[in-house]
Amino acid sequence: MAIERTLSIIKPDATRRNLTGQIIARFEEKGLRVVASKRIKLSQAQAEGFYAVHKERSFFGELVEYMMSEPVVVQVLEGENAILANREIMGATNPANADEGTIRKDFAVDVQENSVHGSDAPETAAEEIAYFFSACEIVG
Ligand code: DAT
Ligand code: MG
Repeated sequence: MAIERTLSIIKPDATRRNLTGQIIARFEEKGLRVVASKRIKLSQAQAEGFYAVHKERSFFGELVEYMMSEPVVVQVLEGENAILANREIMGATNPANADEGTIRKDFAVDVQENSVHGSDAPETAAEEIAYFFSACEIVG
């Protein structure tokens, strides 16, 4: 198995409800290590750029507004198969479909306010990590 890095975002619904620590604990309990972390408030340009792949979707405008609404915590998680491992810890995009014990099942408000982001593949993980962090900010 390969050691990978993935980009995580603790989203505005979760920072607003003071769930940051509980969410990070889920990553650490499952063997993922936080190797970079910062709390930031996304600009419109940052939010639009991050979710550019979804720009034709009907929910894009609302998604961008939501991501700018409160601070987020962006992190790089490192561990064995970190990309898939994090997706499993997160659960399905829509919390109504998420498995028991996942972050989204336990904390998400709805399909938009779903508490966390995680990269979905090695290529997107590399792009998303570089979107928020320079190499010297990541300490493994
Ligand atoms: P994921 O975050 O699980 O990778 P995605 O990449 O398909 O899901 O979508 C990105 C985000 O867009 C998702 O976390 C919340 C929002 N979103 C997706 N589908 C939506 C929908 N049907 N209605 C509202 N927001 C949606
Ligand atoms: Mg996605």
